[in-house]
Parts: sequence; C-alpha cells; structure tokens
Amino acid sequence: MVTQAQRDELNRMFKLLDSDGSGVVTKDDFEEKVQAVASVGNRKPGTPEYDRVQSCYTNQWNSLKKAADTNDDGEVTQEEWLTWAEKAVSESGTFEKLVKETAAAIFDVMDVDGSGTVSFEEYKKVNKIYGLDEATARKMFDEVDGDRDGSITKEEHLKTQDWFFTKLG
Ligand SMILES: [Ca+2]
Ligand SMILES: [Ca+2]
Ligand SMILES: [Ca+2]
Repeated sequence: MVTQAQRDELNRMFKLLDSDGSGVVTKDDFEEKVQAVASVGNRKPGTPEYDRVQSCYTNQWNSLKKAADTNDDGEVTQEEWLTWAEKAVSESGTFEKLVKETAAAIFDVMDVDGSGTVSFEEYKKVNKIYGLDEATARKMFDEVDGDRDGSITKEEHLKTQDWFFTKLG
C-alpha cells in the first residue's frame, strides 16, 4: 500500500515524464527531452555528447516501457504508471533502484562539460526544460549542494533522492 502523499508524488512524476502533455507517456516524450537537453550544451547530433544524452533517455524509456506498459501498445497511461509504480514503491528496493539509476543518468546529462560536478549554470539550464524558474532552481540547488561549495557532486545529487523514501515512506 502507498500513502496519499506518495500517490500525489507519483502523479507529479507522471506529469514530468509526459513532456508534451498528451496524457500518456510515449517514446516521443523522451525524444523531446533529448532535443531540449542537447540544445542546452549546444550538443549537436553526431557528437559523442549528443549520443550520451540520447542513450540516457532511450534507456529510461526502454526501462519504463518494459516495466509499466502492461498492454504493450507503446504508451504508458497514468493508470499503467500508477499500477506499476505503487507496486514498485511497496516492494522494498525496486523503486528506489530505478529512481537512483535515473538520477545518476540525469546527473551525467546535467554535467554538460563532463567535469564530474554540476555548476549552478548547468543546473539552471537543464531544470528550465522541466519548467522550473531560476528562483526555484536556485533554492533547489542550494538544498542539494550540501557542503555549499557552489557545485553539486554526484554523491550530493543522489543523496537528495532519498527524500522520497524517508519523508514519505
Ligand atoms: Ca506524452
Ligand atoms: Ca500501454
Ligand atoms: Ca557541493
């Protein structure tokens, strides 16, 4: 069983996944993110940087489809998402593993120059794609940047993913 707070959060995640707002999550939603994210670092098709972004989102879509597209029609509906995600949340470790894998992949995408850390400039640009304004991005960045040195390491980034399980669990 999941709590109402967890269900609200899962619904919010579904909306984030549905980039084009069509009401279902399909490969197109991930394609759209590839274009948007690649444009941030001026990563052009054909470059290794672009391939990195593309494979990140292709993998995310493939895992999601495999896990949640129960009737195998290439669309993950909100119902399919909730059915799978609620089950995964109640099974210890399953959902956590997916969230962490996704978070790690997103970190690599945010780290435009491949320095191993994410600066506020990088963070701001990628989060803009997800509809966050600069003030909100600043607030989130400061929360994630645990040692306040002005950059986010992968460890700091992954640590913040625990909130879903600790706060709502
Ligand atoms: Ca969609
Ligand atoms: Ca489906
Ligand atoms: Ca830091």
